[in-house]
Amino acid sequence: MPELTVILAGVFGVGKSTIFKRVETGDFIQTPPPQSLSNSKSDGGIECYTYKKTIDDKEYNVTLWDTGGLERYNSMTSSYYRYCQAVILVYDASPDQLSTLFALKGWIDEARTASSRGERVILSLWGNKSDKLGPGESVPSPEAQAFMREYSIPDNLHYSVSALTGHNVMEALHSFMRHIDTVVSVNMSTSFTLSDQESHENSSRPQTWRQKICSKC
Ligand SMILES: Nc1nc2c(ncn2[C@@H]2O[C@H](COP(=O)(O)OP(=O)(O)O)[C@@H](O)[C@H]2O)c(=O)[nH]1
Ligand SMILES: [Mg+2]
Repeated sequence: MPELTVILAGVFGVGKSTIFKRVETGDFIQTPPPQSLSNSKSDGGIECYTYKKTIDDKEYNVTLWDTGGLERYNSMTSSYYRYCQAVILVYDASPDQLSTLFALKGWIDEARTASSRGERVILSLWGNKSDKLGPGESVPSPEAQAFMREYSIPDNLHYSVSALTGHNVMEALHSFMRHIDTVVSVNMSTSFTLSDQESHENSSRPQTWRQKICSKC
């Protein structure tokens, strides 16, 4: 399968970096508290990690991107979204954090505008911090269900996860990887043809592109 690029999007504090670290290390890693990032943009930085996994004899290769706190400065550039095929939209599923769900509208607009897949960028919605929910609280909430209808995100692409406990994080990622593969494969084998721009980017993506953006590369 082609290399897939998936970005983590959502407001500061919902747990994007913790999800990223959970995938990268398999553990809960406490991210630096906000005050240690607040003095300088250069303290944070976009990070990427390529995750490889064989599922049902098929090799998957997904590069995950995290904003590293830059989302707080509204300094996300279109190059962050440009090469992504898919977005993990993260919100805090705690009942008093609904604003983090509604804020995702801006990220969806941005991704649909800036991704080379345009409106066809593949979206999934992750309700993080499921460990904070009470036993009677349903996920996705009615609000999340309405949000998904509004943005045409299918029911099976909502995942309830906890980056703190690890609950469902890898299962969600594997499920989403399989879904992306299905969409991309179907598109490539039937009516879908790559736009000139997308075709060019897939075949001759500059090596330096990742290094220019990722603070670790
Ligand atoms: N209870 C709980 N806290 C979490 C979870 N994921 C992240 N956090 C905490 O939420 C805070 C913000 O997480 P972070 O990953 O930095 O959020 P980001 O700004 O979206 O990257 C940190 O204190 C994390 O330890 C989770 O699943 N459950
Ligand atoms: Mg972060």
